[in-house]
Amino acid sequence: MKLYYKPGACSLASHIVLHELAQPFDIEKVDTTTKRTESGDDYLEINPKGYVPALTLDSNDTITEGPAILQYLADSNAESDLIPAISDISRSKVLEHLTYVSSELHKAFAPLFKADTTDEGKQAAKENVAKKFDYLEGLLANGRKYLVDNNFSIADAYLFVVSNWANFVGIELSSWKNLSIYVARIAQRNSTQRAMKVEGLIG
Ligand SMILES: N[C@@H](CCC(=O)N[C@@H](CS)C(=O)NCC(=O)O)C(=O)O
Repeated sequence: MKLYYKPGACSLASHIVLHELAQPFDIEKVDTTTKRTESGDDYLEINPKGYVPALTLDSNDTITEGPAILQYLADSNAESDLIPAISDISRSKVLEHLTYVSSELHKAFAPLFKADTTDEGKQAAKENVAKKFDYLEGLLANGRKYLVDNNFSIADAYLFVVSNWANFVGIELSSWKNLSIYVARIAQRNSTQRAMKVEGLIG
């Protein structure tokens, strides 16, 4: 299987999870501006939506949308314990957090990465991100190491990636103590270190 990614983008969550699995995989960088892959393929033929991530399986099927890719990887590698079984309430909690990161936190960051966002728009986006961070700070206040059952899940991989964007858009993550400790913890996982190294984000 092959993951299409952009360094540091939300595709990093899928990349981290791939490194959690005992499965061979390839990756290919995408220029989301020109819509070309590193080897020169037309990315729109792989994912007509034009954004990363996309995961092409050995069967040639392609899955898009980060949360769907994360669930596929976790479910098809159940021994990796990255998502609880169907009908386990903990699975619903993992999906609850995954959805929050996708539809609330990720979305809140979006204006901060757009070239045409005004200064006022950026300020409003930062305030919106801060509200989401406040919620997460409260959630982590009970000292939990991971979002659900003190067990690393696909929701942690995604929350790590999106929270870490704070460091690139002028939001002081250390203002949220519990969240910054949580982000630092996940940054230290082997899978995270390996994925970030391959993407050229750390030395
Ligand atoms: N709904 C999509 C959003 C993916 C997304 O926002 N991808 C961004 C990087 S984090 C991207 O590729 N942006 C470039 C573009 O849209 O041209 C998902 O969850 O996978």
